[in-house]
Amino acid sequence: MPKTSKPVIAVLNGPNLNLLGERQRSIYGKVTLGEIRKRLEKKATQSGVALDFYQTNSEGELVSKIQSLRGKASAIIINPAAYTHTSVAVRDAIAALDKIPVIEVHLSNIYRREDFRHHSYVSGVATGQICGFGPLSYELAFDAALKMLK
Ligand code: DHK
Repeated sequence: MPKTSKPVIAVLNGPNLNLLGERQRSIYGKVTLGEIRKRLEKKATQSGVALDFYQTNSEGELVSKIQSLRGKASAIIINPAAYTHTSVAVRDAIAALDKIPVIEVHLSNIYRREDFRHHSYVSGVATGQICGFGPLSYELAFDAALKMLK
């Protein structure tokens, strides 16, 4: 969490997203998570907000991170990755946040993929969802978060 007086937009990433660029490129593309972070850092600097960019492979750590943002982040963008489809704990942590925009993102269009990916535990407590645009999903989500802050 950056020490700052600027509004903080947190971008949270779940399991295996550290492997972006290497992992199943036909689905997730060639762009790395580091590159996505750079793109969002640029947008954050241009817009006068602080970026808190985070990735974990652990469900418990993701829950703790969401809890730590209570009262601190102005908006949250989250790609819970596989935990999207499995985690009541992540859903409950989001539901326990103050009334801030929460945007669920996915690189792939989860509705065009296997049936088990069609259900998201997070969508029911998120402000909205953006999926299917590859790394652009994150940029669109960031723009949406910025607009919602204004
Ligand atoms: C990423 C994952 O790792 C999958 O488990 C999800 C999501 C989809 C994505 O498209 O960003 O099903």
